[in-house]
Amino acid sequence: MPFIAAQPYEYELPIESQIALIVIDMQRDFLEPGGFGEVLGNEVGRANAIVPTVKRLLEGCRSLNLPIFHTQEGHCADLSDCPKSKLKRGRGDLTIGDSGKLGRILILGEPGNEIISELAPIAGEVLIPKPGKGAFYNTDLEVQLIARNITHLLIAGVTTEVCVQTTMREANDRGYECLLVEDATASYFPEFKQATLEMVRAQGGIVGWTATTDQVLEGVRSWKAAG
Ligand code: TIU
Repeated sequence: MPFIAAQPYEYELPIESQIALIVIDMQRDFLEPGGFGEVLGNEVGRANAIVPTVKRLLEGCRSLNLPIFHTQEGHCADLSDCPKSKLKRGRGDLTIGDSGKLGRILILGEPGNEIISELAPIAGEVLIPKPGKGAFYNTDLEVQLIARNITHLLIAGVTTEVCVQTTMREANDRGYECLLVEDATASYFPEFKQATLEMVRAQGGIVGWTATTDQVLEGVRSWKAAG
């Protein structure tokens, strides 16, 4: 059976269902100065550093014809989908909905909310706007996955311990086999990224697996060749 060489052990690839790539929130808000990430007091360069690797993963998965999903964290212009608790958090000079250097902060359709041009979705890929940290909360992601018979999720994006890990845990509880792509995810805090990788694969893979982009692409290539 084809597999991806992974930790804590090999990630077996499915026989009768599909694998998808899901790229979490690679939007200007988190990667460029002036967006939500910086408003929260973070140094965004660390997140930006993974863009070439995410691009390689994305293009590799495209060339192997995997279904591809992108998510985008953002709220309606009237903030009706933003809990007051989220609005109050951060205590910076600006908050969600205020005007910043990239337009209104974390609002769908604003310049800051766009997926960065290097990683922009292309025709046939699914963009899931999401109001929460997890990509299943208040979205149709699960319906879209079921419609495509997808059971295995390769997960990349930012930030590792916030939206990426939340999505991975949501998916895990729904029965998806989840693999976090180690070098295609980033945190503003390197120690949080490392801790997340370790907690995901601890206890025999309590949340799932981790592997590098090279390992993922090699495994998926052999899966395609076998199928
Ligand atoms: N602040 C932080 O680390 N992340 C977020 O607010 N959203 C995502 O992780 N996408």
